[in-house]
Amino acid sequence: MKNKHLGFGFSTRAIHHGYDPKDHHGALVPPIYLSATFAFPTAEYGAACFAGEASGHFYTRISNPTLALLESRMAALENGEAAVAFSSGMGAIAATFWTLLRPGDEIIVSQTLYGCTFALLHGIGEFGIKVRHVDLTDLAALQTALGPATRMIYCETPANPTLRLVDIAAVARLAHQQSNVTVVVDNTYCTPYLQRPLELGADVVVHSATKYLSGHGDITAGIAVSSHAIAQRIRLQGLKDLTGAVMSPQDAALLMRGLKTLALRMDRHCSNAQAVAEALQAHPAVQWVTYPGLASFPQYELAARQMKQSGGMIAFELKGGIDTGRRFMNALKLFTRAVSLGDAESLAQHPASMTHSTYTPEERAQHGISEGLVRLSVGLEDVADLLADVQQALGKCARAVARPTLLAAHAVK
Ligand code: 3LM
Repeated sequence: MKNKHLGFGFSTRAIHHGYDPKDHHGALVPPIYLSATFAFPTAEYGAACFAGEASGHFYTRISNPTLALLESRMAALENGEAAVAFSSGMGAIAATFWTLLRPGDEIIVSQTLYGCTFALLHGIGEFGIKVRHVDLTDLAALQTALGPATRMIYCETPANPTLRLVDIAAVARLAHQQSNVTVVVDNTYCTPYLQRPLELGADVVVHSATKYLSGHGDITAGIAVSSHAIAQRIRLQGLKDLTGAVMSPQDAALLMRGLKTLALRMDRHCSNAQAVAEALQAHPAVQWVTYPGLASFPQYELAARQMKQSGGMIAFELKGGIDTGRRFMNALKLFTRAVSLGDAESLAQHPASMTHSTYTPEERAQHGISEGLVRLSVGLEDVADLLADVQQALGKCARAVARPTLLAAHAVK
């Protein structure tokens, strides 16, 4: 029954995979199993569950029917064998690290990462794991960094917030010349609708499902997708014992509701973001704009090859740096000033003082995050309304930037 929908398209799997109403009194929407614990028919069966000799749900921190349905759906969408659900993206990432890394191991990570992932790496560094930040767009640098102690390569592509890409297939090819190296990709920015790292050779995909996957800003959630063997290790060590960061069954139901419209939402996020990026690029107040769908994007060819569309995230800087950036953010009327991303509502935030304030200013400079960078998560509103909001806010910045110049010109006369 579970594999009945495997041959179907992405949205059909997102809506149906792993569930048949006839197994649940005809309920169209999967029931939510709230139970924390599950009855053993016999004492011997309970002992066999704990010994790993019997399958079946016995405690929700380890497994639960609602979570299992979500997990099988996410595995089907990422084209993995199995998935493990978590209460947050950080839960999924931390559990993956704690499961697969030991003191003395080395982890190679890409230049730019979400702020709390960067902070987590500092944390695991204190437990004797060596962290090497490497520019993964430079394969020669990766080859040099790989050594006998390397156990993991970890990246975000596109990276939060710079949108720099990593060529997953090329990195995985190089990594797998050596046994014992696990390639882990944070696929939060793309979702499996736009990019499937496991098909490109990665071993584990992690997500903040708080973002596009759930899509409505009403839960925090995380997912790790991989082979059966790795997922089992992550479940029994990283989830069960080392973090306990289990997703609630109610959140799993909300996440499955979000997945049903993932493809539709991503199409709209992408087309709206393309229009906003083009408007920014054309505006005289803008210093630079980075969006994978612009021909000016430095890795345009890789984006076209690796991602089905360009995503909903934009990074840009205004002339006048963060002072003008703050003026722009404060002038927005429809975009909400908030962290997070992938919601129906368009969001604007300043990474250096918010999501990436876990880096020191020196670290941000080293890792390519400019102090003036403003990040937009382009939502699902009508594109004309979004463009009008961006234009009116930019108009205020253009005047602000122009004013000192005019005054200076006047003074010369
Ligand atoms: C943010 N990001 O606004 P949770 N991986 C990536 C992420 O962007 C995030 C996580 C993992 C943001 C959250 S900042 C306080 C708000 C690429 C989260 C972590 O644990 O579900 O938040 O996921 O960029």
